[in-house]
Amino acid sequence: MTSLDARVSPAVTTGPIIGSHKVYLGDLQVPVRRIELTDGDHLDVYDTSGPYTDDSATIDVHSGLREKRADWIANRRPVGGALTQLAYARAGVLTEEMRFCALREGVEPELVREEVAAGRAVIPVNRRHPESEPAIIGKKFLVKINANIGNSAVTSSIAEEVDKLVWAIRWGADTVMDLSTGKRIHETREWLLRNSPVPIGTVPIYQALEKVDGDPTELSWEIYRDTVLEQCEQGVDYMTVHAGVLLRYVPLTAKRVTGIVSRGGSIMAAWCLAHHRESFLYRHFDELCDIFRSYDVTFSLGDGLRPGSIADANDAAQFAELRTLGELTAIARAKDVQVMIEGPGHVPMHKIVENVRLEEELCGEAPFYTLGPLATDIAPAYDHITSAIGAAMIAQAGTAMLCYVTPKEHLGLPDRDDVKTGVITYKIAAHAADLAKQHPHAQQRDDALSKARFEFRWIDQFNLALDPDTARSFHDQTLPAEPAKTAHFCSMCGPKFCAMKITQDVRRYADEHGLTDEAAIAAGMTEKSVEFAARGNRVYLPTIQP
Ligand code: IRN
Ligand code: FE2
Repeated sequence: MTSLDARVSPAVTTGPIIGSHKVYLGDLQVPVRRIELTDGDHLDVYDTSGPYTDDSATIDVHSGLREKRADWIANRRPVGGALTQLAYARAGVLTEEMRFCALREGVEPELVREEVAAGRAVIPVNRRHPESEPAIIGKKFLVKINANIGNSAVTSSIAEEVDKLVWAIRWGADTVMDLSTGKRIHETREWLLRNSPVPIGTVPIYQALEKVDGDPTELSWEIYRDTVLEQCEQGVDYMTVHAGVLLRYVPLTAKRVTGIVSRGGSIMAAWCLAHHRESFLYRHFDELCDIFRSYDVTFSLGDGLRPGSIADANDAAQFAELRTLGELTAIARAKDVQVMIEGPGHVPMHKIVENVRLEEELCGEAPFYTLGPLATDIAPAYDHITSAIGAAMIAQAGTAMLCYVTPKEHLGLPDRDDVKTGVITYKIAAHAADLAKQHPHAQQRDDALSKARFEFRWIDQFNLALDPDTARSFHDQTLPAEPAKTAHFCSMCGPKFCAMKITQDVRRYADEHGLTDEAAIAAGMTEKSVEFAARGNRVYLPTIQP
């Protein structure tokens, strides 16, 4: 391990999320977050937060996390010359990583192996990132979310980025991409990798561009290749490669409303035009596969020509690139290299499903990984919401991983609060899709929370929430007193108009009077109307907070 710079002192959030603690299951020590309920039950939920939320773990960001996978990796022999999860899956070998993912998802290990072997799922695990806890990305599994972090030339330090990583995984980011473009890119990444229990992704062309002082025309295959090797050595698990931006596609973007909005896409387009040559990424793709293969780095084939506005959705440039990504997928797979495909962007709702259909058809069902998409362009400052609408829809249609969008999208670099908002927003989109796809265990948490809500177990309702802290604080803003935590009402409807309390009264009344629910309602209504009339037919209106 490269030593980490002693001058950097990241302060990261540690300690369990309120109402839960960390438990490890089975011989592979699969982490779950156990939420303890006041009725004596508990619920284990998928957990990405690493040892940071484990009270019994000692965290020292200067020495990095324990190398959980070190033995698994060391004891492995190549099959057909390759050490990738794809090679093993195809050879019928169940790796520890596959078993780990299966336990995490609550599915059969064989399903994991089959999906990886078919290229329908990927497990991004660079052999040089032994600190990672494997996760599987594929349409048959829980929908994953990625959080982008990384400094820019303008703001933020290494310490802030490490803190953002820990913060993002605390709230449920399944992978984190380091999109640093400013100073100390190498060191920032080293800190992130050594302290990350989740797969780390990058876009190597960003660092390559720094090496040529920001002039895309000065880029070359050699500079790019060396950058990729440097990042592979550090342990980056997956990399965005915009190899589908071909010279002949660039004119297709000329009449677009928003042209090329992908950073990587615009860099490659500039290079192709300046040299009037085919992209070096495309020409050297074979060599790139050989490098990825030796580390088991997963391709995330970039959508350099994704639409950046509703007007440009599903246009010729976007789909021409997608076709090329399909061609590249076949080349990578032939070399046992894992592949996922990046997708849009900005797409109105009626054009979303077509994106998944075409991606599956053209790219051999490689896992789709989309950036939203934003379902409308008209709400800067709320683009976590505009994009979560598209994200939920595209995930239901089969997208395997969603790249989050924060409220700062199009406006600035996200801070810590934006990271949390983006992650929680995307957990909602991903989970909504898991429910719609009827993932075997997805509904357990909804049921547990609904039951707690109906039974006025407020503490359980908070603790089962994606964001227990905010749920509790909203409740406490109006009813801070301790007895309110078991009260059969909240300040929304007040004590008299709580529908759930009334339903419970109806049920009790039915029990006591030996009636069906309907008969009880009819009987109860008559009583209530008498009471209501006796109070002068006045409706009680709760005070509404502005
Ligand atoms: C995801 C899907 N489409 C794009 N993304 C993410 O956008 C990608 O994974 C990376 O985090 C970022 C790359 O942006 P550019 O370079 O394409 O703008
Ligand atoms: Fe955009």
